[in-house]
Amino acid sequence: MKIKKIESYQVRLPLVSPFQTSYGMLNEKACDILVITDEVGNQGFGELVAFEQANYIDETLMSSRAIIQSELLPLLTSHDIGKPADVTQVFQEVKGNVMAKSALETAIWDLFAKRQNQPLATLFDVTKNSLAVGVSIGIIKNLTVLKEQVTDYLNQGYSRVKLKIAPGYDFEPLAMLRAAFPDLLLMADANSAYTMADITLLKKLDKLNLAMIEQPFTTTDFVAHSELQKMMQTPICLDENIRCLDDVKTAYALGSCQSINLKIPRVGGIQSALEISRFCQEKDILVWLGGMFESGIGRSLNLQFAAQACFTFPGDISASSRYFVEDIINESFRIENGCISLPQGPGLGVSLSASNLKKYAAYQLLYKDELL
Ligand code: OSB
Ligand code: MG
Repeated sequence: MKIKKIESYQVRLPLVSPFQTSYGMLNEKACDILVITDEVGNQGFGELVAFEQANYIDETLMSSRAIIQSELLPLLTSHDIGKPADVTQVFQEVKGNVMAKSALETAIWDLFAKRQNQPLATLFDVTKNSLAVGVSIGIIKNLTVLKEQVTDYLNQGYSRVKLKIAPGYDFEPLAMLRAAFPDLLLMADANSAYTMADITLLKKLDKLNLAMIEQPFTTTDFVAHSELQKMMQTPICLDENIRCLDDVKTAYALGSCQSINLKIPRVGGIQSALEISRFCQEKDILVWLGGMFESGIGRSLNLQFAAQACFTFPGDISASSRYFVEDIINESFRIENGCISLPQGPGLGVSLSASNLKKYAAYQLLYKDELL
């Protein structure tokens, strides 16, 4: 395929309500939507999901933009790309920067599917056309409000609840939810806020029949997670630690976790995510699809990827209305009878809303081939 043009929409979407985690408060989500146009006018969309601050992982929106401009775009536009896996190959010489790579790589996958006039999901081992999903809930200090919020989400059809925890906000809200909803598929996400000094508290969480505890310790520590997993019944799930297949192999070798929260952008794109999901299946690690407040572009990608047979645990793929007042796509993802349906059109199956882009985004032309 030939690349004629690469454009970027720098988007800022207001959230329906502020979202608090152990590392900070989010009021609006910034992201870039990359649009890659081929020689016949097909357009592939990729979302750059990196955060503005380096408080989730080290990569940021600014650092990703810089590496896209200085290294990834020149590589992408100077090589022949026949299939999406070629992008992974071409980007290999750039170390790390997984979210920057993913933004471009996923746009090429979308473009590739559109050139074949096929939904993206047909390029994966997809068996479902709608899926049960979970919701991730930020820190809500008032437990009455928290309980009402969970009740509301369950009524909407979410089949799994993840609560963000942090030191001082952990056992009590989780125990309250467990008492109020004895059969709820409930889990906790610490976003690396604890240390081995908190071991007594963490062990206490074993009483609550949680589906898993996500990322209790720092983002690079496989050893502490392994020690904790040996002391706990509850499965440990790794999120921030996992940036590539090698990280999963390390976690497996050390016994650092029983589950992986797989996010396509956090592992450098679809090719890497496919390899990781295959490895997890082989090794009996429970792999499920996470989220990072994606706009409709990243949300469609997550839905299509999570429709594969190996994803049995409900992902962090909520309805559009759970996060955003308005989105930048024309379609919206709704929960009906407890499930969200996959879009059916070619590629990601969603279209950009010109009017909402005007309202919420700034435009930048990143590359143009004057000969095409
Ligand atoms: O740790 O899984 C996380 C959002 C942004 C960054 C990290 C995380 C999250 C969430 C929300 O938990 C997931 C979602 O619903 O998009
Ligand atoms: Mg997490």
